Amino acid sequence: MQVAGAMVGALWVTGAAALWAALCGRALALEGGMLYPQETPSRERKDLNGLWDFRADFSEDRNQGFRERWYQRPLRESGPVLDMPVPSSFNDVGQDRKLYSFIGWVWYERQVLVPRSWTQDPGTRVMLRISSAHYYAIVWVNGVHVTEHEGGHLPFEADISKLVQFSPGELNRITIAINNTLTPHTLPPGIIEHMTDSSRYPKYYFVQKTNFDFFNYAGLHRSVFLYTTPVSYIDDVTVTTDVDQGTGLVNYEIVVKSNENFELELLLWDKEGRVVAKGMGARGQLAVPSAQLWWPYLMHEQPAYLYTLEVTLVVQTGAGIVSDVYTLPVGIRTVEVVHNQFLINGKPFYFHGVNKHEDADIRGKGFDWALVMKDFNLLRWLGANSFRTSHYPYAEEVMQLCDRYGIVVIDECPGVGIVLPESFKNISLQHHLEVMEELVRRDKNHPSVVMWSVANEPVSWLAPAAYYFKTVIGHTKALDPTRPVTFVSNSRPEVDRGAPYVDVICINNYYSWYHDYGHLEVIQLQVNAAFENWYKLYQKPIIQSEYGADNIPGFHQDPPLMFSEEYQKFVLQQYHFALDQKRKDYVIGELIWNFADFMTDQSPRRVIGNKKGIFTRQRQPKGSAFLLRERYWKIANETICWQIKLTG
Ligand code: BDP
Repeated sequence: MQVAGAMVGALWVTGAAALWAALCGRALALEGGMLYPQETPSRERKDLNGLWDFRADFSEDRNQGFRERWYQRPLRESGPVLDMPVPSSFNDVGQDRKLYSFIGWVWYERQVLVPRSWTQDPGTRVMLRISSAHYYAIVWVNGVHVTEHEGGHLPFEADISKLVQFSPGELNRITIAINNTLTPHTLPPGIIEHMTDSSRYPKYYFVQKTNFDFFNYAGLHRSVFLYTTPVSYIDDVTVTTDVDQGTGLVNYEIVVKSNENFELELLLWDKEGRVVAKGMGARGQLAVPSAQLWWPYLMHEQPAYLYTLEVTLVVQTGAGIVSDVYTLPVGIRTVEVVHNQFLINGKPFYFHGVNKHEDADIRGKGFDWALVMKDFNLLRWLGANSFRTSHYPYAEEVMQLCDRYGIVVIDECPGVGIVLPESFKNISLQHHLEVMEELVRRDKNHPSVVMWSVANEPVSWLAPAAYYFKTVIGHTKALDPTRPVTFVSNSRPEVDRGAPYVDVICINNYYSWYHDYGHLEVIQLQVNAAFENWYKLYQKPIIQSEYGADNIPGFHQDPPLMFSEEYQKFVLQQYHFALDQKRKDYVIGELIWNFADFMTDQSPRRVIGNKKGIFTRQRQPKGSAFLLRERYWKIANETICWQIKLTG
């Protein structure tokens, strides 16, 4: 009876076990960098976005693809395939209800011609990079297994030079099998429930249960790239910054691969194209007199100033001189938590922003430039200076725009829905540490990232949570000593076992929504009490990291009733009264839940998704958006460090 579901789990475990075996015995940090692929004088890039062949394995055990080795020949020879856009979730593109809620392996395939210059030159290294495949992925090129990856939101890559150079001029077949099954040890965790009562469910029936409130969209959510580097190449660049009496300090560390006899030259350019500092070697410090600092949006008249660091590697090989060039935007800024304050460049920063989701009609979690730009335009219209990447890392291109526009980010890993005691076991903990390594490796150089969040609303009151969060937070701080670390709690201060380890207390609550629903009059009192209790116990700055209420667009009711626009606004206003009493003291931020309506699993509590957005899922403003806009611009005007008049 349990075969089908068990096999879904088993297949996943096979892959994870293989990966785990490979990872064990490895040193603390991940091997290799994960620099964003870019075109430079020494590097080329080709994106593989567009239509891919796609087939979901609907077999009962979801194992047909492996039994029949679909990776060994063109996918369409295995049976019927669909045209599937990449990037996109596969769930909402078609009309098939079974595919919408499919759990198990799906197969993607794309034939690609690799430029002759890439395959003829043995000095060229050809990389395949997958920016996000949710959740577990196995990759083959021309039928040869090249890599596997666990985790749906972070990039991974494989060196495929040998494979593509073996058959120059021919089409290369890239096959990616992806499994969206979530288990108690994945991040986010989930559970497969097998329904064995044959009077109620068909044979082999199983469902995916999760404890998070967003739809488990799956597929190739972000770009797939091919890119080149020389065989001796710049593998990683790490930059941290400091300021000493107006002089900007840029500390750098470069990792070079495949050759030990090399020279490195660094140039730091300002926006006007002037070289403002020079360096040599793999590690050092650049000094920028009278540096223009990277300031958040609305905190300075010239926010988000970015320098460009150009790293040039020169290697003497038998075949002559080879060089590799990589450039990185660098924002010079400092971040510090001091007493009750969150300081950016030594000035108190107040987070007035949002929580987001990567979510939209049709594409699900698929990356889309038009959508991303609309969101950034709305953020700036709103006067938001920050967001949290609830509840998983967002696309790299989004992080780049945050750097560019000065939107401050609390960068959250997919530690959401950790509610089973099982998810505190060592196997989960090890994976959580790995995910933090991957996240820090990817996002460490973004000036916009000012804090890491390792989880959202875990059962942090259970005994094992103490060791678990001490370890994850400690590990994250070891990976990046320059940024504060937090997790987002919905528990009570006196029972929270993780709070002692965070730098900033982040709390979520939904007064008069999930508790005392309908009783708007209790909000202020309860918000105040929560702040005071948390502060009394920990003496740490606090962010109201979520609050809100659902509003179904078009519903009006006055006096306010739940789900009406008036109710949503009233809830927000009550919170604002309480926030205003504390924000001059130890409350250092407020992030509305949520920026926009988003899709969730079906449940009697959800009316085609979560409606706590201040914008609809189509990004149209609800009444609350105007309320928040007025508030955010007002706060910005009060907290600005420079004497400029902001206009909304
Ligand atoms: C919070 C969760 C968030 C939910 C929200 C809600 O952190 O993911 O979407 O509640 O229920 O507890 O709207």
